[in-house]
Amino acid sequence: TLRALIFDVDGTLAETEEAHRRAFNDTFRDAGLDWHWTVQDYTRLLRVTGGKERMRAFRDGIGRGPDDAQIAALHLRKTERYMQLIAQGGLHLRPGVAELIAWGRKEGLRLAIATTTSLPNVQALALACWGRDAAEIFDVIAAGDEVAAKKPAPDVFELALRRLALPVKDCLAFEDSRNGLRAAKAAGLRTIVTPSLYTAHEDFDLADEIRPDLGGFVADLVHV
Ligand code: XBP
Ligand code: MG
Repeated sequence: TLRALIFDVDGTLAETEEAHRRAFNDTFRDAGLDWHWTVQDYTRLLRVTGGKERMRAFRDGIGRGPDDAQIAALHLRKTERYMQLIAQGGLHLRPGVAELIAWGRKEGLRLAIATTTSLPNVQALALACWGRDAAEIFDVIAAGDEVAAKKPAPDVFELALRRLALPVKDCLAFEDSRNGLRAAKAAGLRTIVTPSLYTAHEDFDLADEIRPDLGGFVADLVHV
């Protein structure tokens, strides 16, 4: 029996990575740092999950730049900038997401988030896309900085599962990236992948199902 749905946020609920990239670049510019990440740079940089981890990896790659404490401070400003950009509107849930979540709620399924990003960013997205608090939409939210190891490690999915207190076989995960898919599979979850703008080229061999998006997914679930 299906009792819970566990969603990734970035790329799965909405195409958020361009807002993340812009928030990083605005933060670098405002801090007087001569860093700028193009779409091409960012595609490669997304292999490292987590904003702080991504900045550290970039610094180590070029061999100079802010120390870890300065990166942590920059990342706080990046989060503020990201929240501002999301609050401006213009971001939409991907096809089928709103429908699936409303259906899950109606059917009494538990709804969860397992994300690499931080809690304030989930909150900003919920307010922008549903006009409601994230805690009103999701029963469980497990976020990046709550766990020791980010995706592709299973930690954040395991945390979501512990908070759901349900057997893994009764849960279904939704991801858009190979790192996220590896994390969900390592946690033992059945996983549906809907590739996104930045992950379309990735290998999703491990997926239980790959769909272009979640449009029509509820109808398919109900008919099986
Ligand atoms: C998304 C990410 C995040 C965002 C930035 O991965 O890797 O790092 O790009 O978020 P996933 P923060 O969708 O697999 O969870 O800057 O808040 O870390
Ligand atoms: Mg994602």
